[in-house]
Amino acid sequence: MFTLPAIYPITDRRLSGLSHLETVERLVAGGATLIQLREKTNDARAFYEAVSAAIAYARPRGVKILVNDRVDVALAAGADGVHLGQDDLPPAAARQILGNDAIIGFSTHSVAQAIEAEHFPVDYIAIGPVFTTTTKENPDPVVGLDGVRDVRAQITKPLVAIGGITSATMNDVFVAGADSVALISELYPSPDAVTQRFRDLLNGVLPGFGDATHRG
Ligand code: TZP
Ligand code: MG
Repeated sequence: MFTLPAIYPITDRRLSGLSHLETVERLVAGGATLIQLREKTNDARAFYEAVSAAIAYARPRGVKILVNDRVDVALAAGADGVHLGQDDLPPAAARQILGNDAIIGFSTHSVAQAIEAEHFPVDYIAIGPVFTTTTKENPDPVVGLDGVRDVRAQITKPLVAIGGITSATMNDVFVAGADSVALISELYPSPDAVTQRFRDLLNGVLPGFGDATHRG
């Protein structure tokens, strides 16, 4: 069984000024239970080592680590799963490589893509960008809260919303139907503030939202 937490943090070394491991340590201290490691440089060796170190820290603490894009790195390091985009390995191929126990998430950017993904062997679907974001290079057009609502109405899998979501907007995103909000820039005001920021965000989640549970 896989539980999607209300707030799903993603690492970003450039924005945070921290290594993946340092970020994971701070997020875990703030209450994170599922963390995605995202690395857009092409250095597989360094990323593999960073993912391995993060898993060694997170797993004994009951925290799951997902790897962005890189099925090879996820498999080699023994991560809990991967998060795939539209141009990464197809989910079915990743499922074949990683097996039934792996958590596989899949990014979509429209209702049509989300409906298509409903039939893929994935544990959750992400929709975004919900709002304008500068974190992602060449982002797709924003889908807005209406996009979240439309996708929620069309799919039954757990739904993650991503892109430009802040403490000020996250509850609107839950009300629109997201089970979880994925955050990047909102988490990294400064290296020393990550733990407290994460705690504050968790404390701000409206009662009754988040923590979607399903059988994967
Ligand atoms: N996919 C769609 S938007 C995005 C990704 C990875 C970046 C989200 O980052 P932020 O800083 O929370 O807008
Ligand atoms: Mg990708």
